[in-house]
Amino acid sequence: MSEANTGMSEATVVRFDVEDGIGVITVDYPPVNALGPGVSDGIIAALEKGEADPKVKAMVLMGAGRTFIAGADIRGFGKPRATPAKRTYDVMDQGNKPIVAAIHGYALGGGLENALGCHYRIAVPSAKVGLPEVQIGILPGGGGTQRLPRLIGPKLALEMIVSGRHVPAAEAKALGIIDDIIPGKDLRKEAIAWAKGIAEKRPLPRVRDRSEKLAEAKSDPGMFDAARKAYARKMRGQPAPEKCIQAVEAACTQPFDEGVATERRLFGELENSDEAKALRYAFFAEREINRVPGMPKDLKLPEIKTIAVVGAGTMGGGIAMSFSDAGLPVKLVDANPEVLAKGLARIKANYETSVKRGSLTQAEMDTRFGLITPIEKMEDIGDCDAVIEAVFERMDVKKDVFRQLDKVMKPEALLLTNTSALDIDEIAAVTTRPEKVAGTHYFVPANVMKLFEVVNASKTAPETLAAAMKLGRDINKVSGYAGNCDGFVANRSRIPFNLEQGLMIEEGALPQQIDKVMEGFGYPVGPFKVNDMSGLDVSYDTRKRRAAASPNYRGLPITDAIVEAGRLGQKTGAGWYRYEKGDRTPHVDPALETLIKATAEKLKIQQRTFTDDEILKRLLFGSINECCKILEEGKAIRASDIDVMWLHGFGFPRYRGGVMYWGDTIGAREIYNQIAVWHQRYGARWKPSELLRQLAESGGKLREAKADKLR
Ligand code: T1G
Repeated sequence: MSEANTGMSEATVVRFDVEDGIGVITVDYPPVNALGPGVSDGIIAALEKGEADPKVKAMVLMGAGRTFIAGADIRGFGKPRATPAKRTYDVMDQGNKPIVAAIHGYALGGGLENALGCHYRIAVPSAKVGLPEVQIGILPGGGGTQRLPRLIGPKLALEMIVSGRHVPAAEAKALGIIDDIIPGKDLRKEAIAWAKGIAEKRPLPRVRDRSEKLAEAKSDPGMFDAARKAYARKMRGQPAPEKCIQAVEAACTQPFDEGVATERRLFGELENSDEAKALRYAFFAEREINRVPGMPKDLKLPEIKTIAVVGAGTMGGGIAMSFSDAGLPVKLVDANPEVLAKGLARIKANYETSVKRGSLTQAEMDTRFGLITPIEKMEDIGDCDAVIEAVFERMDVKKDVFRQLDKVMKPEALLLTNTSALDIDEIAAVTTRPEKVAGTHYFVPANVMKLFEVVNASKTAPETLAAAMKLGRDINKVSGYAGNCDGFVANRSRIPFNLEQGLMIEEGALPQQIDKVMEGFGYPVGPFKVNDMSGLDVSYDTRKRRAAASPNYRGLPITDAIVEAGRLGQKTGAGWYRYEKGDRTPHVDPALETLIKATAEKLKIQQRTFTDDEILKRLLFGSINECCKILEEGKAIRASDIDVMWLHGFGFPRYRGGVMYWGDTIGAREIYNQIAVWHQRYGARWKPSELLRQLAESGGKLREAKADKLR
């Protein structure tokens, strides 16, 4: 029989009741049981109630709804808050009755720290645990850096804390974080039974008392520097990883309470860092991007269970993999049997590489590869709920495919296109179902890049748009709304960056200088090194097409000269850099500089030197101005969406929030003034947008800018 609550009000975020001599503490703070206002106090009140009740032999801590506790309430960071009189973990340590954490869903951050304060931890098979604080620029601030090393040893704790990764229940059990995996058919019932099994067991296994595994640090003192080296590149420019390592070091060198004090000090040094603020912004921006304003409330989304991809080229193959990687069956269509066979072979080789690298098991590869069905005839995919076209980027080719799809696909099927810039209205117009046509634009490589740009054409129905946005999320991508315009949102906002990159070369900057500036800013790889990877011929062809279409198109004559000299990038052993045979390492090439100078001379282009600051601003200010134009035209919903696209489409450094978020560190006014100067010097391409002028005048934040109407 369960007893009444602890006298707390109905609206209580923590319930307590006693069943069969077991006190059950249930956190009920939707959507993810974050440790929001009143939750920790509620847990403490319940612990004290159970401790005082002679009928209670042991206690269970669990979460209501879909998860255990997902951690501290991130919204509370950066705001003044009182230091709590008591902390849940300390009350647990002082108690005399065993407490079992029963985990389903996620136990993350403060959630796992609460579980580590318990004496035992049990979990359902699908549960995941982790200390992801480093991913939002901080570190576990609830004893996690002190308890986890005591439970699994400092070396494994370092890896978990500095990576911030989620650990599945089975692995967590193997590591020693979880004591037992329970079926989870009835979590409460199973947890009560499990707790009864250990109710009389003594001594209580307090994690803080278990220090045997800390000895590992004595036999392997180099583990901390090894961790520093292992994460140096990935976490460059961020203070949190280093402080995580220092906190774990403290666990191995200081008594528990002193270690907790050290952890708290290090946490305080991080909470309001620029990096932590930017990473918190990115976290919430990635959730906000799912919201499309003005959608009808009672929208009935068409279900997409079966999907086909038309075109077995590199893109089509990558798109097919994005479904098979998410465990969804997919039909890959190509009328040309050789192309289809080649496409499948490329997918197989991709998976084999992952197995070789150890990121996939052979069994996982077989399962995923088995989900892809090669199809030669278009009519064999007619029953699919949706089809994504990924054929050659030419309007006539795409129109032909859409005419065929319109004929063979069942009437309710969605017809989606992966075009990266062609007019989707024009494509939709050849079908009898324009309301079921939308863009689903992947970024290369399609099975890796998380950005999934959903393009809303003028006749796209709201349910089509919503279903396409959901489809992206269902394959673990970040769906971002884009209006139909040249380059949509992500690539269009990036055009000024690419243009200034090429123009600065003509004016005298060198690729290695620009790459150094952008890698110092936080990009993993500089833009010219990226160009060499993808090949210079792709953009060369585009420039030639544009020059043919509009005679006064300026183009990039020096870049063209480099391509015409046969320097296409890695694939030809030289591009912006030189490459040794079989080696992808870029080497500065004096021959390139000679070629640039000679071409400039021939074209009578005056060259000069550049400061790093000018290079950074020339590349990013142009894009910020374009982001403002995109918002003015109603082609993007909000600036933070474009920031998320830069994070997931272009590798913009996450700890800088996004291009608009970074712009606010300079300020709209300073950006506007600089652009006005460049407008005078360089002409129309630097004309400041009206929105930027308004923000400069009002002192408004670039990152808070929104479209007043979607068009
Ligand atoms: N705080 C506040 N809101 C949160 C939240 C959190 N920790 N986690 C999620 N939300 C909101 C989210 O914004 C969204 O809101 C909704 O919940 C659903 O989230 C002391 C200091 C748990 C894996 O970093 O990783 O503990 O958009 O869409 O895809 O040492 O949420 O509906 O309004 O992401 O199912 C450490 C962060 C905090 C976990 C679920 N914990 N959350 O994913 O749902 S720091 C984290 C997640 C800390 C201690 C330290 C994921 C999830 P809305 P969602 P999901």
